[in-house]
Amino acid sequence: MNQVGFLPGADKWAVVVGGSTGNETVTVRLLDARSGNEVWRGNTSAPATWQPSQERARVLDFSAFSTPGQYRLQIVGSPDSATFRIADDAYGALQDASLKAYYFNRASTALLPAHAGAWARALGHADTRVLIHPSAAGPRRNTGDVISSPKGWYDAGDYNKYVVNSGISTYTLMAAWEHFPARFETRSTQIPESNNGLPDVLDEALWNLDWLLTMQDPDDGGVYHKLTNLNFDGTVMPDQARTERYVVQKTTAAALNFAAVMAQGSRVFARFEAQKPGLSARMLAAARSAWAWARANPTRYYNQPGDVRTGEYGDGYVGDEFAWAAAELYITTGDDAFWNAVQANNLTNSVPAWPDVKGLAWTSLAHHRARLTAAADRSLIERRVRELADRLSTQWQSSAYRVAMENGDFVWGSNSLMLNQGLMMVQGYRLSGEARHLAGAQAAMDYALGRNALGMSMVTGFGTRSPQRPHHRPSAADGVTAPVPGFIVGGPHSGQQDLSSCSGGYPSNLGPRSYLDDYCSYSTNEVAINWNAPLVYLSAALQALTPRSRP
Ligand code: G3I
Ligand code: 9MR
Repeated sequence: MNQVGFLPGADKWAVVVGGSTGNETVTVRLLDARSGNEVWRGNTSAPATWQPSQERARVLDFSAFSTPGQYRLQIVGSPDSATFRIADDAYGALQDASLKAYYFNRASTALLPAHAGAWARALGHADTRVLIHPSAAGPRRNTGDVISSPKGWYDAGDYNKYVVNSGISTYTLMAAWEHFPARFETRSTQIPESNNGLPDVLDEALWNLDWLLTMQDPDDGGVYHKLTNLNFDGTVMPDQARTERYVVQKTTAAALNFAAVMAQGSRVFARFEAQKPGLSARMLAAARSAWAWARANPTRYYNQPGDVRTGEYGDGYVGDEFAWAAAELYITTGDDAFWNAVQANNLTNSVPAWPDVKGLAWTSLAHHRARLTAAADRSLIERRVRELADRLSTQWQSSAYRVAMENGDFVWGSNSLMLNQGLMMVQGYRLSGEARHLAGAQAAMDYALGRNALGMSMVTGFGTRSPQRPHHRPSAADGVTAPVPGFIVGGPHSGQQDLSSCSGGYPSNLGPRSYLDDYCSYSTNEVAINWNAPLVYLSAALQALTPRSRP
């Protein structure tokens, strides 16, 4: 059961697992949480097996009930469900907290109690003295030269900063702003910049964009792949992690991620010329020079140097990155040459993830379709968005759990794959108005918040049962019992790559149940900037798009 709740007009589903092995349906009572009075009752479907978890599931659709309040579900012979809300602002706090998580992961700054509360901490990783790694030397910078590269977000539970992964993350935050500005215009997440005339979501994006700008080599336009230690830090607070840091290797993927978000940032910040004079133009120039570098160096794939052992974010195919950067440059500049570059590889659509970004290209093109030049093929753009949303909706509607997730989807970071399925169904809904696409996005949110095979919310600080021991160095080292709030963990995944550090082992080898709420489990219980971004996006989208009441 989604342990947080629903907007009144939303689709509302619950899953009942286990129970009788017969084929009968089950009666479920909806109770007012305070009085215990029954306010509605209904029957589940007959059971069906959900292949990924091997559970027999009966589903209950109680969408028809839409009165605001606090409720729980009851079945004879079972403990009641968690208490959840039906409310107009069901995801307001979640939107704010999932965005605030980025503030909590900022490098190069102290977090003050006024903004960070119990999770205040000292400055770590100033990154004003970063070395050029041998792999990053040239044309003018030499091995061992010092550059300044402050700000940005820590990638995840580790303290390194990776351009590729910060690309999709920053994009998704700015897309949430571009698509649903009213959801951000007046909200405050109590960050240091909250009163500077920019919406907090853009202040947060800018914390990373400012860092990204320092990752471009001014001598050739190339972009370093990452800023990192040679080895992962120990489990200590940022100010205690003081090993030497390096920029490593320029790559095509880094240059294209950089070009894409700088082109997007250029149009987003154009509206804020008064607050940030010159920023929009500077971003566009940076995007163009990174693009030119990538065109001249189209196959510089990341190749981890022997002395570097941190995250790789390696990707041996960058056709999708070329298309995405071209799409953002095309939208921002209106230059038809970029439209031709979008189409260069007969681009299909897919659920976005850090190594596969073609879905971001279609998402941006669809959103801006009214302002594209005549060169653009609008019907192709619509078709690409709709065919993916149709496929995902068919998946959730035919699933025994009523979610789009299938066997192969329980990868490292499965929760973000699921949220990005929701994000792509939102794009389908925005184009077609088909209610099933919005319901599919709601199902993804439900899964993240507890309607899953673990029976727990996957977001720290939200829901009755949520991760307590994420693989997040500050959460583990800060001496505060509660983890830093607002982070979605990676989620169940049968790879168990950390088995040697998780002595107790995993409870199951099945994808949806292979999860440990333990610091040891970086394959299932880490947090990451690319995983949180679709949570921010979906929270805002569901708030903005859910009809106020049921027809
Ligand atoms: O590329 C293959 C693909 O060809 C194959 O079909 C597929 C089948 O599983 O696997 C693909 O490779 C996967 C790769 O991600 C790309 O999706 C690997 O199996 C998988 O292990 C790998 O996981 C990545 C993990 O790092 C290990 O490299 C995660 O996506 C990525 O989110 C995670 O990122 C780490 C950073 O390195 C360091 N910072 C923390 C962050 C989060 O855990
Ligand atoms: O903390 C690291 C995490 O961010 C990565 O996702 C993960 C996989 O690359 O590695 C973690 O670091 C572990 C390292 O790989 C092996 N020794 C234990 C580290 C966790 O404390």
